[in-house]
Amino acid sequence: MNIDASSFIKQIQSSELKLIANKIFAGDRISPEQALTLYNSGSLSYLGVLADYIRTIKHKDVVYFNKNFHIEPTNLCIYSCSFCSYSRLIKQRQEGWEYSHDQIMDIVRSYDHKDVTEVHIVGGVLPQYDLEFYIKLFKSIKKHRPGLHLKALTPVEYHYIFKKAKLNYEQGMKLILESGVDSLPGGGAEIFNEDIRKEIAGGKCSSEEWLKIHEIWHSLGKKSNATILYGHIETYEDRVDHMNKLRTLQDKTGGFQTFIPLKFRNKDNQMSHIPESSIINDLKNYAVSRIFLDNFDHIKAYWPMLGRNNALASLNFGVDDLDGTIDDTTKIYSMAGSEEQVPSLTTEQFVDMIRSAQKKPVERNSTYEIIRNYENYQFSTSNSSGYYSLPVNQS
Ligand code: V47
Ligand code: SF4
Repeated sequence: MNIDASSFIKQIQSSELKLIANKIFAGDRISPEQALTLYNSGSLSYLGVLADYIRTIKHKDVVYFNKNFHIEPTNLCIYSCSFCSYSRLIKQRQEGWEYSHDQIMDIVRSYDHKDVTEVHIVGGVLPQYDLEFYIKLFKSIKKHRPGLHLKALTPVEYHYIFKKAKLNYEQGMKLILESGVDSLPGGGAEIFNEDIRKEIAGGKCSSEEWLKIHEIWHSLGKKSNATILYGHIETYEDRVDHMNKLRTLQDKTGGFQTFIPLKFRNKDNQMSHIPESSIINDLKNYAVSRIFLDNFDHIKAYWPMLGRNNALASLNFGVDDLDGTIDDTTKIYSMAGSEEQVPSLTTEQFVDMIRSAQKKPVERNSTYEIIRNYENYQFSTSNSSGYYSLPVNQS
């Protein structure tokens, strides 16, 4: 967006909001107190202008996406996070699944002739899914398809499996690196306010432990993502505190690639009585994230959860990356009430959707290198899925 900064600033009534806008246009960092002011007093249009200004400087009109698939080894879990639509299933084991090593490899093989570039593995925590299980699995996946980026497990699982294996985090993360994991997804962060974390996600790793595991991973030269679960019982102060902890760690390591705000969905979990945040508040939240996290390159919207139209709207509020492109049947969201019951689109449909928002679709790999620019790409009937064969080892 081309914005005339001085006429925009002239229209702002509040001196605090004027000061913040001046800082943004000067390329300066805002303080946590100012982020709180944005949540409390920033209008949707004000926040949209500033977030889009930053987004445009960083990425112009580009919208990134990648072709990945998700595997959830199990939907049973020893924890009972009250926002999670899985957790009750431990008491109803017959409704759950527990995939073996071979079943997971069958899923990996089912993508052999599809041009996916990443597999995202995350699920519930159960004793049999221990360090030995995962190391064997990761090695098998890498042996079968060396070029597939392996984004796997969160500090919630790592904390649990390292403790069980009597390893410290440094020892454990080195083994994980050696087994072939390329990056960590952003899950398990929930909310870093320890009291609220205990209340809604009791028993799993603390926020300090979550941050420590990412810090160690970054010190090994590797990248990861970060999320926030928002729109439940947390306050705006908690959201700012969460992002401030991430911004501080990012200053130290530079290892985070993407921030992914996850809107709490209330279907079929222990927090179903809490109303979901409105789309207006979701867009404001994306915008504040974009403005505050000046050292994060990317803000991602997970569209199967948000819905297509809302995800498109988010592109004008700081978001530059849309996750969940093809054949994404992640259960954790459909069970929690996501907008998209069958969240799967062909590449052509997905690209058209991004073009309809006057943005430029760019397929990226997991480290944001460009695979294909779809701005002027013509699909023919033979390539509408975008599939082409990638090498796999048939062992
Ligand atoms: O940590 C669970 C969230 C997360 C609900 O790194 C819920 O690229 C909303 O982190 N309502 C896991 N959210 C998923 C995740 C993720 C997703 C997409 C991309 C990436 C990435 C990471 O899902 C959990 C939790 O915060 N979650 N239940 C719910 N009811
Ligand atoms: Fe288990 Fe994760 Fe669900 Fe918590 S959010 S109950 S750790 S699957």
